[in-house]
Amino acid sequence: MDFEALKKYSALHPKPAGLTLQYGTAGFRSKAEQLDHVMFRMGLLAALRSRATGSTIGVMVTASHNPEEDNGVKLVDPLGEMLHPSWEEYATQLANAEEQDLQKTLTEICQKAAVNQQKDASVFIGRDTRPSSKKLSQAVIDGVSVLGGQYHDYGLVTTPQLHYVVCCQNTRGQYGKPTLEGYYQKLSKAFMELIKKSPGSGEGQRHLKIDCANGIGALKLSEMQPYLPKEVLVHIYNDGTKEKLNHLCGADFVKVHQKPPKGLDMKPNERCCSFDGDADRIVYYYTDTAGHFHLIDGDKIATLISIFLKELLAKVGQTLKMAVIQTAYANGSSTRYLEETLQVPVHCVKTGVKHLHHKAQEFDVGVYFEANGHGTVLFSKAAENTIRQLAKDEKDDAKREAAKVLENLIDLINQTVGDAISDMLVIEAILSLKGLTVHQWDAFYTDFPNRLLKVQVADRQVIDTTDAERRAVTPPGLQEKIDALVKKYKFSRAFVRPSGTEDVVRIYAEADTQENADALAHEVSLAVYHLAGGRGAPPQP
Ligand code: G16
Repeated sequence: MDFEALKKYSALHPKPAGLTLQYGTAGFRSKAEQLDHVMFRMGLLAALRSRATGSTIGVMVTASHNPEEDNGVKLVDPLGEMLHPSWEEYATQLANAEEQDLQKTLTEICQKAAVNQQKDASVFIGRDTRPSSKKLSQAVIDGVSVLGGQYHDYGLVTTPQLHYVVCCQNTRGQYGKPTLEGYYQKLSKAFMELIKKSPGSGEGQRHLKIDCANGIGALKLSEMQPYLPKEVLVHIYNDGTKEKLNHLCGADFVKVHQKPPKGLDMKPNERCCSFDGDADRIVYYYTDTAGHFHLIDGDKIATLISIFLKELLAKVGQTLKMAVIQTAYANGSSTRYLEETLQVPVHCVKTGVKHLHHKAQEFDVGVYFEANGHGTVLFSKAAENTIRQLAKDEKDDAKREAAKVLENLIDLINQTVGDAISDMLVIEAILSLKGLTVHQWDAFYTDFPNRLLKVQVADRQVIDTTDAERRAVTPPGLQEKIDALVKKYKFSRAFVRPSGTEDVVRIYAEADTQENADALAHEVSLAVYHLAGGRGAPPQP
């Protein structure tokens, strides 16, 4: 390691003395102006991780659903997964080391993680459309370069596209070509094969209105449009030319507020969807003829995909183990429907796709979705091989056809991480193949009324949770208070947890009516405010 060069470059990306940042749900996230040194150091870390794994590592500059002023970084491991938890600790040490300790910290990480410094290092870099992202990605490049690593700057890409190209590179093309063109070609080919078989194929166009959160999704979707069949017309709204990223729009806004985004004109029963700021989440929605808004969130997306997969797996006659992975935010009605009606096992894990992804890997077919619309499907290597074999060799026509549909689904799904573009195409293909309207899809089950709230506290780390975040361990008395409040309402539950992406505590409540869910969420937010050191004025109903 050239320590002189390191010192010189690090001085160009100085750490504000005393500033400490936590590695959150999906990496570091903060106000953009606090992140230059973090980006430089994540460039250093990515180079070390690349040497330790002998693979290409990805660094995505994005703060996804957060306001435009924020930024952040997501690190991508060799097969496109999120950074391994064992390295999150190194990332935190490196991000928070004071300037004079940087060299020592790097040396310690190299020792602990047995990094062979003679090896080549390769890093793929991408960024979202935030005004701060270009400069911050240059800081990442400086970090990689000063340690002698090679980099490829993909520039503006969605987060899932970066995950995809990293996986393609490290599987030596087995997963696809590590280019955006390769991504568009692979997905559009699989999509076309799928919809060819739909009953209404050739009978006019399918329209879908997409709110792109004024973010990168708009750019990349427009780029992909020429690859998509003419029967599918996607209409892009909130493309970032007029309004601010995520402002009153995007998947997070629609999910939290349970109302349509600004800037999208909805006609009754029209299928619409929203991406988030880096296009790794998607939610669907529509208004009915009476003007009521209906949200179709990640839980219902997981249900639609599970129904379809279950039918296909039954047709191919394979006993592949399938499960759905959710978090505490999953609507109780969805869990009940999946377990009791569909008879699919459901597992609950902590918030964060890294946790869901990890759990999903235990099954032949693991469907994972957070209620906020972040999710995908994983197929084990063995399951994938079996399906591809059947699609090629199976003598029974019905079985072979079902296997072919599964094979195309495998190619359409971005198995590296949740991907709004890929998920949207999967959903559109399933709706088309099953001849389902958005209304029929919504009618699978009725969500229990629910409410999501945020409360600001002086230090959100005072809240510690257990049982997949469903119970608070600290501060003392908080869980007892929540238990007492929950008892006041029928069919109710509630939990609180510190966000890992925003400086807030999140509150979730469900109850028999919307009024009761709202009242319960409000009462719990007051309990958090009083027992966990609330900041500013107490929450108002
Ligand atoms: C990230 C994570 C998601 C998580 C979300 C909210 O999403 O990737 O898994 O659900 O943050 O996390 P928290 O409740 O801890 O703030 P994104 O789309 O913002 O990257």
